[in-house]
Amino acid sequence: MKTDVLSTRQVAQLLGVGEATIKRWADAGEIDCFRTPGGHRKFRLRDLTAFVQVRDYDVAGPLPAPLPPGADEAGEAAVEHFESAALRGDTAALVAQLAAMRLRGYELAELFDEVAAPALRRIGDRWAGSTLSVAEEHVASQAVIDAIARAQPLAEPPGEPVRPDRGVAVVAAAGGEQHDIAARMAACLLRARGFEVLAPLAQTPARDLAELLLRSRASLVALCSTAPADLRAIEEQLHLAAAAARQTGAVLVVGGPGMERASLPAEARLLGSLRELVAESDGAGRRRPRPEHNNGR
Ligand code: B12
Repeated sequence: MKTDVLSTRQVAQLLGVGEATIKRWADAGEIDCFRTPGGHRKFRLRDLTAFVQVRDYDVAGPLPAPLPPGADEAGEAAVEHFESAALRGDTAALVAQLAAMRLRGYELAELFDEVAAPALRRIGDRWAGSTLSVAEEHVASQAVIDAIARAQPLAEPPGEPVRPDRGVAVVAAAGGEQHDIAARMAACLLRARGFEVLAPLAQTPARDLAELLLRSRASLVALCSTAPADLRAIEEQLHLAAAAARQTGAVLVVGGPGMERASLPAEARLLGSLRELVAESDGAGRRRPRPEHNNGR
């Protein structure tokens, strides 16, 4: 499923109604759509989420009503559903699940925190317990990486297209580790909040990262650590990043299990979730004024 543009059939499936109903709503202007040269209706995901919010529409798709997970069985089912799609390498199923849950009103950050990350943790536990091979774990993590890329439109607030006017956000995994999925999730969410995201991700030398912050005049820096390979390397990276952030006036946020063990510079804010990142990012960055319309031509 291509995520940003949906067919009538896909929209009908996601909303749990018949195709004829969708066509009627589209023709009445209730859901925005456009037509292909062949005359087929196509729907942008953001128009669909706007429709769901405005109409307070109760989506009745094929998935069980999920979240908050952990506590209840429905949440657990959502995590298991995600885990098994990842293990099948089924990116389309992962994106479809995120889209269906997003249309029920969950924020993408919440889905990353409460569905995708727990599913990956379960996969990691099964790998550590030798019930999954390295190859199976690689298939799953690659499917999740692909799904994050395709889920970009799901991160965007409904309505207006996002204007990249908040300045540059730099997102990386700290200290030589290879785990970069949290950083990819953070990049996706920040892009949707109007940041121009530079994401060198994993294994960026500390000095190179600091230089990038200075050169790009970053307004936000997010550093992640899923499992610290080397605490000293993380701390060095944090130290240099904090010095660069001081110069550019950037907000420095860090998160992930590894960061909880590192000694942090005073300016670094340790956040516990991607939902917190979204909230924190709203106060960061500079809004550039809209360009004036040139009516004199
Ligand atoms: C996928 C995976 C890999 C992939 C990574 C692919 C990739 N491109 O990232 C590969 C195969 C490369 C890999 C390699 C290794 N892995 Co690995 N891996 C995992 C696995 C299954 C998932 C990791 C993941 O992406 N989790 C999902 C992310 C989103 O979770 P998260 O980082 O916690 O992030 C959430 C929050 O913490 C928070 N957050 C995180 N960062 C930030 C930052 C900010 C700013 C904010 C606001 C929030 C925030 O938000 C996120 C969403 O809620 C985990 C299992 C697990 N428990 O996580 C093992 C795991 C992390 N790996 C492990 C190990 C041992 C390894 C290897 C050492 C294996 C080896 N012998 O080679 C290497 C490490 C190499 C290295 N130097 O880094 C162990 C680590 C044990 C430990 N605690 O030290 C784990 C826990 C598996 C296990 N159960 O034993 N791994």
